[in-house]
Amino acid sequence: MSVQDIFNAINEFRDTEIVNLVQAEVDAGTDISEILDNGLIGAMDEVGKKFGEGLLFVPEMLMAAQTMKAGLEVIRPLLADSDTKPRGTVIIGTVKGDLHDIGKNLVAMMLEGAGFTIIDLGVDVEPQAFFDAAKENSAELVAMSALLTTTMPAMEEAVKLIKDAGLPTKMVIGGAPVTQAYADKISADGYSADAPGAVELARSLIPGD
Ligand code: B1M
Repeated sequence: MSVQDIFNAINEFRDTEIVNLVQAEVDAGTDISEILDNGLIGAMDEVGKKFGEGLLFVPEMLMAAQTMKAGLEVIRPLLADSDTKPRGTVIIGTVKGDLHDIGKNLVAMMLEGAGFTIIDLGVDVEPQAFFDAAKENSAELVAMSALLTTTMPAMEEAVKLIKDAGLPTKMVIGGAPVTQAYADKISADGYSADAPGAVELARSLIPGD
């Protein structure tokens, strides 16, 4: 068994086998980042490539996503830091019009593992809902995810709502089409390319000690 088997299982939508394959790698002591980067996430990149080339269609992307999610659940408990201290509250969600939630879920899991309290608003989240949740929960951070270029403007709307109201909540963004330049353009407080980076970013914006 190898990380390549995890990669292959996702590309072949073998959602009943994935749990055992990921568990076997965990039991073998394979690094979690190796399982994630070259197995689970790497496989989704391959699925996206095939979709872009017209070799796969939406139902297959969905089956791959279900398989990936089942694999991700196996490593969820392992994402907790050993020296976790309670930190601030993070509101997280995928922006309005966008149904992609795997990256958002991974970011949420890693932030939770790092000691943040997570309020996950799910997918297709209106800018006003980010604002309301930030205000009601006195959240330190709002983290928004977008996977479609067409849904990125919803991030700008949410940032504007929160900044204009003078809430102290910091706003951070991410997702495949998002860049640091875009974060600067919409006056977000930060951007990260991946989930471990989102944890570093949250720690830098909300120092816990
Ligand atoms: Co969609 N899809 N999809 N899709 N899909 C992409 C994103 C696409 C790039 C595929 C392609 O064309 N090659 C393309 C977008 C093109 C664009 O706009 N740039 C695309 C398209 C076009 C579409 C539809 C429009 C297809 C259609 O209907 N014709 C449609 C849109 C639906 C909608 O949202 N309204 C659609 C639908 C779907 C499914 C529902 C079938 C499914 C999603 C299922 C689900 O999420 N539950 C799906 C999938 C699976 C993908 C791909 C293949 C994989 C996405 C994924 O989960 N990656 C994707 C291709 C790709 O990304 N290579 C694709 C793994 C995940 C771990 O990575 O989410 O990038 P990612 O998260 C990363 C980082 O981005 C970062 O951390 C994570 C890694 O550590 N990150 C953050 C994410 N959020 C963050 C927030 C932060 C910080 C970091 O906050 C601070």
